[in-house]
Amino acid sequence: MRRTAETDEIRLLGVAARGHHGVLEHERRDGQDFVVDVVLQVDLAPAGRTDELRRTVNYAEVAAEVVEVVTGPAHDLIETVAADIADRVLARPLVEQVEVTVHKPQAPVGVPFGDVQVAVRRTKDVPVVIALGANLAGTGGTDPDRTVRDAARRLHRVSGLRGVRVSRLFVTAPVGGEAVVGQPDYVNAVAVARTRLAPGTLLAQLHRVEAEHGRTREVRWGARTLDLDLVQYGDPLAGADVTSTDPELLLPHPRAHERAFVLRPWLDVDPEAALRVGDGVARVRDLIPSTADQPVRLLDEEVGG
Ligand code: PH2
Ligand code: MG
Ligand code: MG
Repeated sequence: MRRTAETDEIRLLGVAARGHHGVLEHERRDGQDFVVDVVLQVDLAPAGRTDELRRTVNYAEVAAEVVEVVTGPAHDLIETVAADIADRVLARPLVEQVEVTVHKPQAPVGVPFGDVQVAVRRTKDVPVVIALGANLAGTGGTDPDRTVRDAARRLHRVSGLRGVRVSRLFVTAPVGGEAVVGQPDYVNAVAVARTRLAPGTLLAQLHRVEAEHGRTREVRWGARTLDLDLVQYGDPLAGADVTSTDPELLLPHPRAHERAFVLRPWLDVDPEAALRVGDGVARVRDLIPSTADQPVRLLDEEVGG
């Protein structure tokens, strides 16, 4: 079944708390009731499959956060209250989009009224880095460079990815010691993009594209028709990248910083690229010199020049 994260939602409705938000003096002094609805877009397939709380968003935590904002420092506007809540909820790793509605049923409107609400919607938009590689003919004998080009084009159609930009193609010697002896050269590229998808959801989409190109999940380090790796999720220069030690999803990619087949195409598509390395952050251009022993050339580079 095709997963449609766009339609998976957690709806937390009618969270009620007393707050002092408002422009009028008596609102600030006496306070009044506020009611908040939060609708979260979250890919619920992993939780549905595993029955594990850590794979979804705990709505009790969201509710506590709502109450904290409502009962916290007073704002003039419920727009500010709604935006505050939305920003905080969106910072949770699995939340793709959030819609927050703040009701103020006792607002000083001056005439009889039923309810007044403001609703804000915020969508996650995180920079990501994806490495592409291939060194075997694909289904139907497709050359690796064709496969990488096709896969790069396919990334533009992954729902939840936007602004995809792809490097030129590079031919690289297989890296990985014993395990890759005798393997053909790779064609590698790097794509940068922005996403609202959670890291695991994006990875699942990448696996799907791999499968479309005849990739089977075979032995580690094996030659492959197509490999799509999530190298980085979020901006390490802003301290906003996600790190993960989950063996299914290591972030940042643990060897990217020492692999010319990742760094060279990455620099090609983003001259300012930066990567988390341990506790620090390094510019990709500064990491490249130490990979000088790894043969890498542009696919279309003139020979002999
Ligand atoms: N991928 C590997 C192992 N070694 N070597 C090169 N040159 N390019 C790759 O993409 C590559 C590799 C594991 O994914
Ligand atoms: Mg790989
Ligand atoms: Mg891989």
